[in-house]
Amino acid sequence: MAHPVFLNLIGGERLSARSGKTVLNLNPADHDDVVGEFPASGAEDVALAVAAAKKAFATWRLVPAPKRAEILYRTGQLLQERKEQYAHDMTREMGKVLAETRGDVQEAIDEAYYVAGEGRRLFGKTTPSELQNKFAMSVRMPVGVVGLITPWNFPMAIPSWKLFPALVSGNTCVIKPATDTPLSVYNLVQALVDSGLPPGVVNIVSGSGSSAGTALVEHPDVRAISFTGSSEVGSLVAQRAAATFKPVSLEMGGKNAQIVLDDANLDLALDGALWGAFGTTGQRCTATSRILLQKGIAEEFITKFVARAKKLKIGNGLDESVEVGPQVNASQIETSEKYVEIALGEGAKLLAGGHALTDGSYSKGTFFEPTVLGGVTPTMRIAREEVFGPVVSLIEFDTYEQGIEIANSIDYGLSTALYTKDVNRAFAAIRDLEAGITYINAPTIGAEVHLPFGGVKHTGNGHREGSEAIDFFTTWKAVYVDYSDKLQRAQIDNAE
Ligand code: UN1
Repeated sequence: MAHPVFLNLIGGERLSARSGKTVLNLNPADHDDVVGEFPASGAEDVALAVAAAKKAFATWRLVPAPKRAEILYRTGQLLQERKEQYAHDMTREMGKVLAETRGDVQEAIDEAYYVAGEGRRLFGKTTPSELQNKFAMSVRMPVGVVGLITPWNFPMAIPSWKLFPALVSGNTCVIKPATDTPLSVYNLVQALVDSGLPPGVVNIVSGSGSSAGTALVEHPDVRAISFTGSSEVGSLVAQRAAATFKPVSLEMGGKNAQIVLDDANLDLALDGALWGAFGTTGQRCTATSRILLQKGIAEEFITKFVARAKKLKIGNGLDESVEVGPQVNASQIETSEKYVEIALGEGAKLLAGGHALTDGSYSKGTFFEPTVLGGVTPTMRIAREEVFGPVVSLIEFDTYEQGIEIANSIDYGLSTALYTKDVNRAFAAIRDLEAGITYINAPTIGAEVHLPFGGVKHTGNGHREGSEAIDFFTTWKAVYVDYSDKLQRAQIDNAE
């Protein structure tokens, strides 16, 4: 069957890449299933999109924020109506199971309704002036044209975290979706367009990070960049953006720990660890990649965890009985394989999985077994570096203090979880875990849209999405209105 061909969206028009080049988007569970053909854009296409966004900014910034927000509200409604179709498309292009792609679309719906409310807030501050008959306030202004570079693991939710706050704030956008999952961004933007978003306010340029992404980061008319992806690429984005002093919001890697104390509800901790490590096939920046076990429960936990990991059903995410879908592409499989090899070389023990699945129905996709590594020590590479696959390390410790120390002993700091019934330890851990997110008696994955999202150390560069995204997509203007009808000199005329 002929596959659909998608074009860039620039100034309301559908355009192919100027070079004419395209890339195929394949289902990672079945490479015979071609999801679509997308433009392989370059600098010329980015330049057109930025020019269209710049033109649209002149009028979009003047649309009252509550009106901008109404478009987002309608978008939420349309996403709700189209949820099943968009989830299905997403499973085909990204691989994660339908229950999870429905969750991904739901996260975009939640974000639409949450940010729509922001249209009637966007609060600034008023403050007294030091002079008589003078009024002082601060107001939020849009930044201008913003560039958004989004990942493949949350193909609709993460684009919505960036697009919606950028739009309600009055910015216009050029978005470059991940090469593996452009369709979900097309679907999201289609819902915006069908809700009345004017042409040029959001422009899509599909293509690789090295061509389209770099051009967007370097374009002088792009005023800010919001990026989610690996720490390696994030560092390049920040360095390139520095040349034109662009603010950059980076959301990057994790090496998230779930700590299980001796007094924990063990079944609950097992459920959490299984979901945190193997949900989304381990391909979340919040995924549990280290399970830190206090000695008293370690043996029992490991036996039960390994047995359950081995039983997980792996397959095509469109099959509702499947629990773990494929990895997104062959290069991710190579990374998982490489890290299993590194771990075994360092002395870790393979307790479950460890291999790509290539036989029978798996032969057409990129599947990797849920993998459990035991006997891991905190200094091994497998305990410190992000894998972004279904590979989890088990590390044992004696005291609560050691558990916290191991959790903190890495370069990343996104999500952490502690399982305990001791409320004192829970609050101490909330204080002491070096991470942007801490869960008590819940897994490391599952952040909600109306709380700050982001991390410390190499996970981010200090910005937060979710509840704080507006801070990145607006710039402050200080306003003074002097109604004294005379020259009043600050710091001089009011001095004793
Ligand atoms: C990510 O993996 O980049 O908290 C985002 C979670 C999801 C978002 C993950 N709501 O696991």
